Amino acid sequence: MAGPDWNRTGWEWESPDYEPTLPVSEKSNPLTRDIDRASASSIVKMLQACDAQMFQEEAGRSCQRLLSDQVVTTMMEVAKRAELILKDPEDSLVVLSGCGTSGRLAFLLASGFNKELRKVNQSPIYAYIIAGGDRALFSSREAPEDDPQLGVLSLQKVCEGKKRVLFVGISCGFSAPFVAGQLDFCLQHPDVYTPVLIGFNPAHQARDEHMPGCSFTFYSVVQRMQEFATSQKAFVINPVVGPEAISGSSRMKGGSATKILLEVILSAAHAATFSHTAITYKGILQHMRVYETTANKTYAQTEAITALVEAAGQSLRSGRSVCYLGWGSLALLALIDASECHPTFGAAYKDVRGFISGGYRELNNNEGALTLLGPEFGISHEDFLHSFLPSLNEQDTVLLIYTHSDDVSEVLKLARRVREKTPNLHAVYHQSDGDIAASLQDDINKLCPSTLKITWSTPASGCLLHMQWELSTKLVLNAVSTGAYVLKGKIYQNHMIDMQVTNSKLYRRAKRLLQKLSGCPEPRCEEALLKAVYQMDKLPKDITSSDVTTHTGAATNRTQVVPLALVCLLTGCSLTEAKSHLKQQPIIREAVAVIMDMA
Ligand code: S6P
Repeated sequence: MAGPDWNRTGWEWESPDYEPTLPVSEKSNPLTRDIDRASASSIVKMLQACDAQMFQEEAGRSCQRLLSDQVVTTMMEVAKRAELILKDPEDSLVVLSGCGTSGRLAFLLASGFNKELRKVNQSPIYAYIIAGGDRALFSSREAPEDDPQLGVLSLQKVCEGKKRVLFVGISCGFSAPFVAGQLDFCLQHPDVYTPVLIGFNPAHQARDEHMPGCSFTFYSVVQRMQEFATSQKAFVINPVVGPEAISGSSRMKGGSATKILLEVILSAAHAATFSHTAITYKGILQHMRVYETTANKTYAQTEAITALVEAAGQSLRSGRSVCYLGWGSLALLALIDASECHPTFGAAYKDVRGFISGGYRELNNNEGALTLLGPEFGISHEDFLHSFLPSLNEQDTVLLIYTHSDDVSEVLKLARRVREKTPNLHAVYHQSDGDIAASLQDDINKLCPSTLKITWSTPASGCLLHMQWELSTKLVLNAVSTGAYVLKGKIYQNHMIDMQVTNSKLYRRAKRLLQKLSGCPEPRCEEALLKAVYQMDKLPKDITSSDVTTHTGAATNRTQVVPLALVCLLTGCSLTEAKSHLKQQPIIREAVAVIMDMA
């Protein structure tokens, strides 16, 4: 078989010489190298091309992909394990667990499939774990990701008294110590636990870095998982989906692919249990292809998505907000998208906000209402009306996100309230053939300068239609928030610069980025990073000899750490001077470009 043509646009990253020290999930995508200088419509086209890589077929000696034989076969095997539990749920549990976006998707999926069980009068068997607990569902909490012991404790708590557990650990980058700890625990207790690992790097690229007080690494756990997999005591599903559009931003393709894999597996298990449809290779493949069509159908709306990106970008550039007002699980995707902006782009929580009709009642999360934790946890439409609407003006962008099966009259009511404050109101809605309250929708259209409407043909199962709506909405919102921050100038080439440095993965990424952009050796970059973290021009010995966990702890609530470090490295100036430089030029991309020219 001929080898892949690595010179073909979009394939260079597969060459062994392309950024050889980085795993796929951290590489920079050649397709988006110039995204920081692109127009809104080019940004959307680049994101489309990146997402299309998810469904590219394996070529020659390249890594396994979403639709590869081995991936589909392992998915069938895992689906059969889930079927066993669904058929005999006594003392059993399916646990989905992850950090950041992976944990948020674990919540979305566990809730969705428990709802499906309720529809057939079955008790819930899905549980979710997110590192940092429920507050991490809607706010950035990156530090617990580094804690393998915490992972184990939370798994033990959820599984107390259970005799059989199918555990799915999600770590897009094969890197989260929290998940490694849980997998290690499962491997030590094979009588109860069958572990499944989902991620998007080849096994040999798993992170091989020890956390303090921990004898294993993610890499060593993956190796043991692979040994157990030969006797089906564990399963590893790790297609590559290509580098992210914004380097390392696994909320994008990593999140979408996680959702696709788990939905296909669990839907097949449900169909086998409740409608006697056998789990087949063909069935799994067909379902995966539906998602490819979903992505194509979504991006066929390039113009409408571009209009949203432009509006959102304009709002962020003027220091105003983008607000998602959603219904049902689409609103949950909106909340998730909004919560990711802080760690990814150094955003303030008010930049991009999500609100869900019914608030915590609709979510039914483990810890119930979190409203008392602070204003960013006010997520209901009532919270929007009380705390957000009064100060809304025409520079804020509001998106209504719903489907024809939601209460469209309620959408119209809220649209009217918003319209009293701003004309900058847009609708993203999904309908299936001929199924819409047409006059109400006409009224909503009249209130919105742009509408993104997608009409889906009704598939055999309503559940499948819903999953298509969700993926489509995820792609649109990821494009809106990413595109808006690119337009605001928060990205340099295709790297997040103004990122948080609040866990070891992000710390290493920040160091690498400084090396790449400054050309300085690693020790100097680390020194500059620490100076920015601790806000000191001279570092005392007790700081330089501390471990990464101490540094990432100190970085909590710090802003502009990486930009400051970069300015200092490139110009040799003090922190105070670097701060004043960034104050004069708050657009990070421009600031970096100016300084790079000066250097
Ligand atoms: C990425 C997002 C992060 C990750 C988290 C887990 O865009 O901001 O919160 O989801 O770090 O990563 P992983 O590789 O373990 O799924």
